Amino acid sequence: MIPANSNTLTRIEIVQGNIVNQQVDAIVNAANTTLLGGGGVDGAIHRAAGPELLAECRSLGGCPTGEARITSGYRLPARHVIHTVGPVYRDGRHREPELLASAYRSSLALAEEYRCRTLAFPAISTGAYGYPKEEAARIATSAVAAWLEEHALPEKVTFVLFSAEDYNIYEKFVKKK
Ligand code: AR6
Repeated sequence: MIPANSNTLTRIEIVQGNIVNQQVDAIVNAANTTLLGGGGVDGAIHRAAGPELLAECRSLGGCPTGEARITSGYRLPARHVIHTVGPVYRDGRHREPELLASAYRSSLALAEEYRCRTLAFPAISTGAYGYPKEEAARIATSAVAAWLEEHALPEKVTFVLFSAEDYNIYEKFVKKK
């Protein structure tokens, strides 16, 4: 459970919806190491942003698992897209928790560097990459809460959950006071 000893909880929001519609400074993409697009949230973001996004991604030369890269948001409401690569889940003993937390922290660090006040995350690694949803939600919410305890930016982080099931899981970890 996230510690409720500061204003951290008021800076975390959960919504059910499509991340491409979020009116925030940056949205995070659950990408792969090529950064050249794919299915799931990655496909949705590229479709909504338009072909200029892929062109900029090509110039980046990929991204290792656990790291992040930033681009413009093009036709999206969001000014930036932060592309991060979560781990493919095998058995939990191949540094998956560490790499997943690192994907969140790397994204937050880029958001801070680019002075983003608002940032939206999908549930990284929990689709095609097979990360168990509860465990991934625990790691996501605690990595974000730990960051917010120590940094002024981003001011607000929204977890955008595609399904009601995912929303309900996150609700357990982001309890209101
Ligand atoms: N808005 C918010 N969440 C979404 C959306 C959306 N529009 N679409 C899907 N989700 P996934 P991964 C949720 O598979 O597991 C891609 O091909 C989805 O329900 O998109 O990190 C990449 O190129 C799930 O909860 O990402 C990589 O190859 C979550 O987003 C690979 O998939 C993540 O599912 C990355 O796999």
